[in-house]
Amino acid sequence: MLTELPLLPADPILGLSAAYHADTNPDKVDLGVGVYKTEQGNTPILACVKQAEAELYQNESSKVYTPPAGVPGANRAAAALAFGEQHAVIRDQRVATIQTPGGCGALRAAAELIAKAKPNATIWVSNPTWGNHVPLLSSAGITLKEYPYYDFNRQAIDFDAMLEALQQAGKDDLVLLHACCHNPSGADLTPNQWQQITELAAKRGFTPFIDMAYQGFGDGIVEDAYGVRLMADQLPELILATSFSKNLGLYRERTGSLSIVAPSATGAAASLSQILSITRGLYSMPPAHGSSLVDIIYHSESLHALWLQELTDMRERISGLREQLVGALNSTQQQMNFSFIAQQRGMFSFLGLSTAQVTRLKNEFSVYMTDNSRVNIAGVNGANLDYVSRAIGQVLS
Ligand code: PLP
Ligand code: TYF
Repeated sequence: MLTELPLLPADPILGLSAAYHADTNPDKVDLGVGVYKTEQGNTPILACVKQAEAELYQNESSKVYTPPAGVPGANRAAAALAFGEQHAVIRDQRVATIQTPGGCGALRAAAELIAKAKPNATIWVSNPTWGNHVPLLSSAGITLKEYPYYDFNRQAIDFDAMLEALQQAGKDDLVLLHACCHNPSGADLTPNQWQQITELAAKRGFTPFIDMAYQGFGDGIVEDAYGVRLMADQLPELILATSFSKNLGLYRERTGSLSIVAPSATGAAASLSQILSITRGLYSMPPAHGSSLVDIIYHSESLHALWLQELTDMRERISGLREQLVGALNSTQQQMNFSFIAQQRGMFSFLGLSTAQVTRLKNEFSVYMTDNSRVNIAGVNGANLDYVSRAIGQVLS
């Protein structure tokens, strides 16, 4: 029976890594999958994580199941990071948070919750959005629609077009927003634009569904949660998926969270019971290693401070690379002005190249990026900056 299933293509982002690893060119450069890299091109375990792991190794006395919602201290930490310790939704118990296997697990479980609450709901996603949003959200059977977001000609958000499209979103709809560091464009909403979307949500009655996978990678923990906190201040409900893959470097530990903000504490308790019934049908309870580390780091004064410092170092390295890349690209060619890269935030930007140019970069120069010319800025370093810039200059000439 199963042998009749056809062969499917690999994940377009993860598939690139395999091609990169198979390439024997010593000058090869990987600007594909979004993982943070140091100047040496490595993705080391954060020092705060190593120390928390040592503590966990000493103190963990059992591997017995966690409660279905995961490690309670990690859930408190995830909600406090997203909304702020003192936020009214936490104080009034209007938020239910569970730990999930990565941000992906949160998106998938949320999609099931939405399908259960409103089988005819539409989720509006930005054009473009992260490729995985489509399988994660549509596999629960929900209809997806796109709203215009990134204007490739202006290399910025087309906010008027976004707002106009979202006038059509109604009370049974959800609008998926990237809290910060938009994947794949790096173009984020301004505080004023967040306010306008919030007002539109209040007027039209749609529910914001926010994906925050890069908190701390844009401008800082608090700054990057601006939209989340504003919407939680002003709207009766929202859904939030978060991830510790990037900001704690816990990628393979599959550590994320799902929060449901409801109009009342009773509503939040009902949402929690529903979401736990859904996750019981998916995986029963989440893995505990990553979230135990979140719990330890968040609640230890010294490890928390160390984490924030390491996160600042990662963020500042990326901002510095953005500036350097603009300088190198603008001096190696005249066809395009790449200054927009320095205005954008987080791991990704679009170079604005054609698929044919991306293919040439891969085949002739062993410089790897996704077909839409999204680059992982953290893949650039002092040793490859000139090579990458010259290769891009060549395919543009
Ligand atoms: N959302 C976005 C936009 C992402 O880029 C990612 C991946 O890094 C995720 C969610 C989920 O990541 P993970 O499941 O690894 O936590
Ligand atoms: O967009 C990226 O590169 C990251 C990492 O199936 C990623 O979000 C890529 C593909 C995938 C899961 C994570």
